[in-house]
Amino acid sequence: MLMNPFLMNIDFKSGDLKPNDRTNIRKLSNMKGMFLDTESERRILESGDPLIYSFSEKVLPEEPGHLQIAMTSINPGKVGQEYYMTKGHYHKLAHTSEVYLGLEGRGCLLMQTGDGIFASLDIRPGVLAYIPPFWGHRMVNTGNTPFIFFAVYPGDAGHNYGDIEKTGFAKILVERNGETFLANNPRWKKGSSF
Ligand code: S6P
Ligand code: ZN
Repeated sequence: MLMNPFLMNIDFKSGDLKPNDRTNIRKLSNMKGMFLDTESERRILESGDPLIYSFSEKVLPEEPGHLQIAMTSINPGKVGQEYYMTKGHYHKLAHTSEVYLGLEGRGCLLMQTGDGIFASLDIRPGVLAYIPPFWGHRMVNTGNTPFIFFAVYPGDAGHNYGDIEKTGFAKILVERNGETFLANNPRWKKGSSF
């Protein structure tokens, strides 16, 4: 069936994508066990359930030839020493790629392959990252303001969260004594997603 061309509006400052079909909310309780410091996680959850990130999507056909588009906003904050971040995922079709474009705030893109190759890229407004096939990807907010970015990826890519939920990424982004750095994740084990 022929689809009609359409326009959408992006508010770079707030991250609003309009009109969108779906806004997904990820609170700390939706990410249990994903931050290394589970004691800090428990303490935070005793007094509330902070919003870590939200992302809005236009629902498009999950078919080859189409693209999916999304806007994400990650709040500033930390669980223990670890910065707020997205869950992160591989694509179900692992051989599909993705583009992230930084719009507001500052962050870092963590990537890794199923056999343990790790990479990270600093993202700022106007910086575009190309995530090639087979790389799992997670965004981290390393600033003091919301970190907002645009994503576009193949229509049929799908998402595989399971492997990341089990072991996380090989490295985590932490702040210690005012310094931001990548630390080894003691919980990480080599995945087997493809
Ligand atoms: C989808 C794309 C983004 C993320 C969003 C939330 O392929 O990478 O739209 O879905 O940033 O992250 P996550 O890891 O919870 O899907
Ligand atoms: Zn993706």
